[in-house]
Amino acid sequence: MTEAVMTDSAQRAAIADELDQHNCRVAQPTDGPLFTRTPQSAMQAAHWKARDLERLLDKIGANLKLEAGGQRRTLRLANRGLPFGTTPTFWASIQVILPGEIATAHRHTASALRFIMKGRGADTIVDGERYEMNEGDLVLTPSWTWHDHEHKGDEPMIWLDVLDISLVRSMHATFFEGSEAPRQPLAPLPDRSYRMYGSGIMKPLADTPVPDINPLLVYTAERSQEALRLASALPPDPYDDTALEYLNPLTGGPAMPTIGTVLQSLRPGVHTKAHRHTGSVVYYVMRGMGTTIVDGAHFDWGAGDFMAIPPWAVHEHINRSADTPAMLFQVNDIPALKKLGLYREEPADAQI
Ligand code: 1HN
Repeated sequence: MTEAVMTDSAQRAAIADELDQHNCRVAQPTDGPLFTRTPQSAMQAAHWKARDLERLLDKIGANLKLEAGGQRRTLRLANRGLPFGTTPTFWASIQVILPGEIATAHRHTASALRFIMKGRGADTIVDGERYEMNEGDLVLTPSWTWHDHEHKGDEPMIWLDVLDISLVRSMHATFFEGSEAPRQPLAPLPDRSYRMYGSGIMKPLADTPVPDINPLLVYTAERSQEALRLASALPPDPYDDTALEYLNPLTGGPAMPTIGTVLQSLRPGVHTKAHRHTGSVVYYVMRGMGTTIVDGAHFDWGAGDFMAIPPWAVHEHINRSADTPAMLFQVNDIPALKKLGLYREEPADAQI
């Protein structure tokens, strides 16, 4: 990229101090470029292997206590290019909860979701509604909803947590509140949202106003995986093969306003086309084995692995098995970018 040379560098430097006294400045020759022709992300592509994560999760399970005041025991997926978070807008962490433990109630303006990786017997209460959490379920904690978790099973349980913390922080809109009570009181009908909208295809007759947050709090593995199985007969997406987005049943929009969630299947032997977009993505491999190529780096993945893809990085997927489909859960920030008019995508071979 060519930078215009500032012919008045000395004059700019000479007035800098006086301007600074009045909280003003002019561009200086030492400033980095204000605009770049295409996005230049500091985020780095990353790959976490299941084997390493399992060892580290055992370690935090054995060594870190879960105390009152809304604490959680989580292994955060960090990015070397970023000051915090997994991508520029969201944090992905893996939470460990041991039999008998309670992760006490709190709420925050960051929107959160949980995708259950392993174990059974824990439940979560979200604004008074209680949901069991089982492998492959997606459970939402929309912005400012109270939530607490209790593990009543007998094996450690782990799940993926994703929160749009970096986005909320960048807008200086962070609120947090902890509760004195470890668990919330239950509403008279403790699984109301699922009874109203959980089928995904029908809703009660009464015209209720569309709430600010998604009225459906849980998407079970059974229903979402059945939807994916049905979709596998459809023409595949060139970049994601068979992929279905979790929806807000009342608006038809994404399940969360800022975070996109996708359940995806790669047919045996498939090699998708390469593309790039302004969204950042985290993948969790539920089953199968394959390779994802991100800006030339090859990530050979298997069940339990995670990958992170930076904004505008060219990426494509390969299922390396000739006979077994791969299944991935994808989280991205595409809904936030779309709402702000900042979403762009193009095939890798496009001329820009
Ligand atoms: C949080 O509130 C939860 O509520 C999980 O379970 C993970 C990671 C960072 C910040 C807050 C939860 C979190 C978190």
